[in-house]
Formats: sequence, C-alpha cells, structure tokens
Amino acid sequence: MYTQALNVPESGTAVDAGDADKAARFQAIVDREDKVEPNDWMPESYRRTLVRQISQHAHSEIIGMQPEGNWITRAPSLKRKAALLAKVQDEAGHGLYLYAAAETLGVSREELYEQLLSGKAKYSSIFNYPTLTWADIGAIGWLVDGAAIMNQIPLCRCSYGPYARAMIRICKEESFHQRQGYEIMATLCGGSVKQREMAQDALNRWWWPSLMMFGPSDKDSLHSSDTMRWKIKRFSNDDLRQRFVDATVPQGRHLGLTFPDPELRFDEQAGHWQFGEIDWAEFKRVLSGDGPCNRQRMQVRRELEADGAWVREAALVYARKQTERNSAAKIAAE
Ligand code: FAQ
Repeated sequence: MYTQALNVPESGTAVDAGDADKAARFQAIVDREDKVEPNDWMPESYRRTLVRQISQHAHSEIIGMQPEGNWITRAPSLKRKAALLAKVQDEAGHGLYLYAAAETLGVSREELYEQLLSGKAKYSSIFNYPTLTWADIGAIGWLVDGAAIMNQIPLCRCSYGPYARAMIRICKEESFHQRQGYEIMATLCGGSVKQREMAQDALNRWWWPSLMMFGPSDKDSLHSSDTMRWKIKRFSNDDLRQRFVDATVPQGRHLGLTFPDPELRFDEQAGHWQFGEIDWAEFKRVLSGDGPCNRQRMQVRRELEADGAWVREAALVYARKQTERNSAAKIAAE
C-alpha cells in the first residue's frame, strides 16, 4: 500500500536474527535520545504509526482552517482580520511541514490526500464543531491552540527527526495563536454585558470538545504504549489533559468566566483541578463521522480539492517546462 522507505524491510513483522539485531539497535538509538532519520532502519510498525499520527495531524491543520476561515470576512476590525488571516495561513503552513515530514517515511502526498478525501483518515474531532460567533475565534485560539501546544511541545522531542524538527516551528506559532485567542477573550470579557455573554457561551461550547482533543482515556488508548516506548509520545493522553486543565482553569477564572463542569474543583492535596467525566459517547460519535459539522467539513475539502485542480496542473506543466528549458540550456552550453 505505502511506497517503501529506504532500508525498510517488506514485512516489519517477520523477525529473523538480523531483524532482531536491527530492532535492538533501533531501540538503543531511541533510548539514548538520538534521532531516527529517514534512511535509518526502523520497524515497519514504527513507520506505520508515524505515518498515521503525522498525517492525521497534517489533515487536522488543513481541516482546522475551515472553522476560523468562516470568520475572516466578518472579523470586527482590520487588525483582527489581519491577525486571523495570518493565523489561518500559519495552519496551512503547518499542514505543509507535516505532509513533508510524512513523505520522508515513503508515503506520497497524493496517497495521504486520498485517505483524507475518501474518509479513511481521521482528523482531530475538535474541527467538527461550528463557529457561531466571533467569541468562538477567541475560544479556539485560547483553548484549541492551548490544547494543541500542551500536546505538541513534547512532540518537539519525538524520536523521529523530521517530525520533531517540524514541531519546533509549529509550536512557536501555536503559542502566538494561543495568546491572540486569549486576548480576544480578555477584550470581550472587559466589554459590554452582551460581549461577556458571548465569551461565556463560547467557553461553554468549546470546553468539553477541547478536552476530547487529547484522545481517549489511557485505559482505552490503543497506541499509547507503543508510541511511548518509541518516544514518539512522551506523556499519556490523560496526563496531558490534566496539565491542560490545570493551566487553563486559572486563566478562565482570571477573566471572570465559569467552566461548564459542576464537578470542577481544586484538589489541594493532589495540587490538581479535578474535572467531571467526558462524554465519550459524543467523542465516538464525532470520530465516526456524525459530529455537528463532519459532513460539511469533508464536502468543503472535496470542493476545494476539485477547484484547485487547475492550479496543480498548471504548476506541474510549468515545472516540467522549466526542467526542459534548463536541460536544453545545459546541453547548449556543453
Ligand atoms: N480526534 O490510541 P489513541 C491543532 C483517534 S492540531 C480524532 O490514544 P494516539 C492545531 C486516534 O487517532 C490537532 N481522532 O491514539 C490547530 C486513534 O485512531 P486510529 C491535532 C482521535 O495517536 C489549532 C484512536 O482515536 N493534533 O489543533 C482523537 O496515540 C487551531 C485511538 O487513540 C495532533 O494530531 C481526536 N481528538 O493519540 C489547527 C497531534 N484522539 O488512528 C487549527 C499529534 C484520538 O487508530 C486551529 N497527535 N483519536 O484510527 C497525537 O498526539 C495523537 O495522535 C493523539 C491521539 C493524542 C491525538
């Protein structure tokens, strides 16, 4: 199915003596915190896991442009419009770095797009919720980018070099995104009663979906044990979710906002904010394609893909002509 990466055996599961040796050397690289690079030997299951995670991450960035893109024409001022436009462009850039990182594992970009467009590949559940008011743009920056940073800072130390390096730049930009979102929320909270209500309503709607971004609880996580052994993930889904809650609740309270969770309370002894049970049925529903905006997101993506076909075609023809012209010039000069 996937194009084979260099030095990757056809079957990653058949372990002969040579493979066992290679596997031990591979794990030793991981254990001493060196980076695995594209041409290094790697277990097929490691490669497949990386392709899955990096491509889902790339798809999330690209689909994630839609909920915010929805507000570019309606941003309340020129300054807000410019910032939002830049943020959405950053997300396209993140998608680009991540697709490029996935390609180093021997899978083509076309294959990855096909997996997204056919509905075979997942993208983050969070982008299947609608952006109903301008305050949702604040809530996305504050909460969604905030959750993304919490999850992604440890990925800067991921064992696979190209992914780790892509994450460094992405995290710097996400950090700016988080601040612009919080600043929108702070402005609304310092404004009229109506504006405060908008901010509160956005928090009410985005809080639980943001907690779902971290994935299923540890006991239900399928991939965590492998990805942590391979040092792709450094912390479990539940650990990161708890860190996010601990960091975010004081920020919301500082703005005078309340969280839509009657069980939220600070546990002095544990030093953590305890929170209520996530609605896992809703999470599963969204993952299975039945969230509030799943169909709309995919339809828009497919339309954009079709609309952009002529641009891709023109770029390929231009590139071919350039190559032909350069080789003709080279022959003439010889
Ligand atoms: N949504 O065994 P685990 C962003 C799936 S980027 C959908 O725990 P894993 C920037 C999971 O894929 C947001 N699916 O899986 C931005 C697996 O399914 P599979 C994206 C989910 O991989 C901001 C199954 O459930 N970030 O926000 C979700 O160890 C603003 C079992 O789960 C990343 O992709 C979910 N929430 O842990 C853009 C970061 N959770 O593949 C625009 C990198 C789980 O077996 C605007 N990814 N699943 O069919 C990761 O860190 C991990 O992949 C996790 C999941 C933590 C997402």
